[in-house]
Amino acid sequence: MSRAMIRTAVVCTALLLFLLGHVRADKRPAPKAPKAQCCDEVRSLKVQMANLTSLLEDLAKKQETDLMKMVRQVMDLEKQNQQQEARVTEAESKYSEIHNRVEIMQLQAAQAAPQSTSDAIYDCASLYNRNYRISGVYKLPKDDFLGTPELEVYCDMEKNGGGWTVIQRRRVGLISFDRDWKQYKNGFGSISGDFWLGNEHIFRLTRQPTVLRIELEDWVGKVRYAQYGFFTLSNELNSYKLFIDNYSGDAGDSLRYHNNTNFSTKNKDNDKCVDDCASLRKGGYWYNCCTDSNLNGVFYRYGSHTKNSDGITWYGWHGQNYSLKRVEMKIRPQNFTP
Ligand SMILES: *[C@@H]1O[C@H](CO)[C@@H](O)[C@H](O)[C@H]1NC(C)=O
Ligand SMILES: *[C@@H]1O[C@H](CO)[C@@H](O)[C@H](O)[C@H]1NC(C)=O
Ligand SMILES: *[C@@H]1O[C@H](CO)[C@@H](O)[C@H](O)[C@H]1NC(C)=O
Ligand SMILES: *[C@@H]1O[C@H](CO)[C@@H](O)[C@H](O)[C@H]1NC(C)=O
Ligand SMILES: *[C@@H]1O[C@H](CO)[C@@H](O)[C@H](O)[C@H]1NC(C)=O
Ligand SMILES: [Ca+2]
Repeated sequence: MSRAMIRTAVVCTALLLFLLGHVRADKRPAPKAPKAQCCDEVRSLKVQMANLTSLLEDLAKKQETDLMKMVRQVMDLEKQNQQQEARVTEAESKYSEIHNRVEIMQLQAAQAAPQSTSDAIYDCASLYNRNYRISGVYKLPKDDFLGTPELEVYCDMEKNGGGWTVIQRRRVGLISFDRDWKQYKNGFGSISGDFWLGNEHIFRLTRQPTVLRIELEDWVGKVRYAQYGFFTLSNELNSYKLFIDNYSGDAGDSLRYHNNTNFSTKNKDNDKCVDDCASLRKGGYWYNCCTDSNLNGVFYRYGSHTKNSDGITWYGWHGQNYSLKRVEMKIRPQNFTP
């Protein structure tokens, strides 16, 4: 649009200068030309000007319709893109289902051949058992046998007996958790800061019986926890549905309400609610409806931490509108012995 306008302006200015120059040039060498001749010339120039102006208007109109055509084409392309992306997502989830079946078969095969599993490094607990006792970032090796990629994890090797693989953390508050399905699937954020490890990784890590421990801190420095003796996710085809059992702790059982629900993100409303909780609460989570807990909500700093219902909430401790200062979710195999 602006380019067409500039071009029009330039052409217009050039024409005006040309015409003005024409009038002056005619006038100067013959200053005593008869008045009638002069006026005729001016009149004819005026007509020409009018003609040129209408020409320019036509040109502008044509350019405008060209632009409209282009906009329409771009919109069509975008639509095609979206359709393609939907197809890719569908193909991906089909692929991951097939992949899962193969993996489960491989896992069963691996369990039948104990020498290959006892050596394997699955998680932070395996590292702990190999005498890694310092908390920090570790790389879980790629496993050709299971077809799992190399994965960077944060291992808590010191607190609550160690051997914990951290799957989520909120502490700094700079990274947005208002992300889409793909980002929640693959993980996002910074492994030593705030992050979501990724539903696909959490799903893999919880195929062996797993314990989940949620640690919470409020804005006066008090700390509480909720532990689930059993925690697992189903695969992507089943929307990473949550299963928890055997609560213990002092923070309250505020995940129970979301037991047996699919994961939802702002672009996939899988909740059991008329509302779209992931959009309303600004984070992906296993929403039943939008209450009780959301550990992936907005990080509100001190002062605004009690005024919003879309914060990092755990109803059982501070109610619906209190946004916590720090959260950590970590997992460990049930059979782990420190
Ligand atoms: C405008 O100019 C074109 C080409 O010089 C001419 O054919 C046409 O008759 C003119 N129209 C008017 C209204 O002067
Ligand atoms: C919950 O704990 C009970 C008692 O220890 C145990 O029998 C049960 O298997 C546990 N549930 C799960 C799903 O692990
Ligand atoms: C949960 O996900 C599964 C498969 O992705 C789907 O069949 C089911 O309808 C979903 N449940 C809800 C409540 O959205
Ligand atoms: C979650 O649902 C399962 C059934 O799918 C049930 O066995 C389990 O006890 C439930 N957990 C809690 C904490 O209610
Ligand atoms: C929580 O905040 C919402 C607005 O975000 C408000 O409507 C509601 O009354 C508040 N609830 C409590 C218990 O303070
Ligand atoms: Ca809904």
